[in-house]
Amino acid sequence: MKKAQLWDIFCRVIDNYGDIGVCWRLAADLARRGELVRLWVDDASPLQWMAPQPVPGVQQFSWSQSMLPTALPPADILIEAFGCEIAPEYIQHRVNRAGAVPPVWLNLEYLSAEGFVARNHGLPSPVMSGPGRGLIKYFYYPGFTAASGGLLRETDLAERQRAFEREPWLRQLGLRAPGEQLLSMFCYEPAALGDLLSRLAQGTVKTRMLVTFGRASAAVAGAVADKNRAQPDWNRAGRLGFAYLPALSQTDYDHLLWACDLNFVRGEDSLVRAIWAGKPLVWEIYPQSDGAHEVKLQAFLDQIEAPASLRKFHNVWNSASSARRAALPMLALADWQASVLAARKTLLELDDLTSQLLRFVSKSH
Ligand code: TRH
Repeated sequence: MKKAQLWDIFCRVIDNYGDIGVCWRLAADLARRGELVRLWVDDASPLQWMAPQPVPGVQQFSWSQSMLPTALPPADILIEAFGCEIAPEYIQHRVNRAGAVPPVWLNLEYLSAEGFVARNHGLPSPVMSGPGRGLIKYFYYPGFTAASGGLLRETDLAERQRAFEREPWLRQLGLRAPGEQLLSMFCYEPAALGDLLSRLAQGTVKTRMLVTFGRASAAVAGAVADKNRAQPDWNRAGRLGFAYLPALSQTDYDHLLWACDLNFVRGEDSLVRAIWAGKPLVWEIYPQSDGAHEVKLQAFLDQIEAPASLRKFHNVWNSASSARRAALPMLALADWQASVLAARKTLLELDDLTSQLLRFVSKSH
């Protein structure tokens, strides 16, 4: 049997949950495939709700521990997630370990469908200064094509999805709504949120919006309060209902995406999970001050060959200003789902990120 390799994954939580969400998923996926993982994180608090069950093979450490000389065995592979820069003290300690072979050192990058991913994936970058001088760091880019590092997808995902029973899952959350369409809402503060509420309240089918905790709940509750003030009868027929959810584990967040008829997601990790769910999706991309997110969004829409109605919807959903914003187009769920399912089918033919990463590492040793 192949000996388990030891991985050190470093993660800094900047804001929101994408960074730690991806690092945890990767750590757990590696461990389930027989590897040993130490996850070094500066704020482990989101893991209490995101990953309440420990996974054998994954150990958590605080970032500050990585700055102390440690008696722990040296890792074979170092992953610096999203350019977080491993503490020099750790590197110093690692290179000084007598008899230890140099580690494979990877910088795990953000997910994108842009062309630079294929050009940069796997490139080596010699470390020119600091205690790691002389080592090589490799850039590892997740992505949507065979020329990228792939997407995280656990080996048992399809089986779990097939075995999922929607009604009992909804019932245990107190959500039983026959005849209603279900929509999950994970968002920042989209300017078009109020318009979406009006659109759904005027719809021909009843909708229940399942609102995720935190920023999304605050944004929806705020938009509802604004509408109640400005136009008290906006939802007179009661066609739109709400359920405000607690923080779910990653496993239950997947269940939520599988249970709904339409998923609004944000950040790259929920986007990928929504693709695997195979339901119509709308992505609110994390906005960057230089506008780089707009190019990234269009690249994704190109990647999934989004129909015109889905492109238009995304452009309005992601536009920051309510003054310049066009009206939200109609929801065209059947067309949107067809494009997600086609993209998903193509992506399922590619190797998942963890399988590719294991191969990459074995070639780089
Ligand atoms: O939290 P995010 O908005 O993270 C973002 C992005 O990663 C973005 O790239 C980054 O630059 C920015 O933060 C700072 O969205 P994302 O990536 O979808 O991550 C959310 C994680 O939270 C994902 O792993 C799913 C998980 N989750 C749960 O486990 N339970 C829940 O109830 C919810 C709503 C989410």
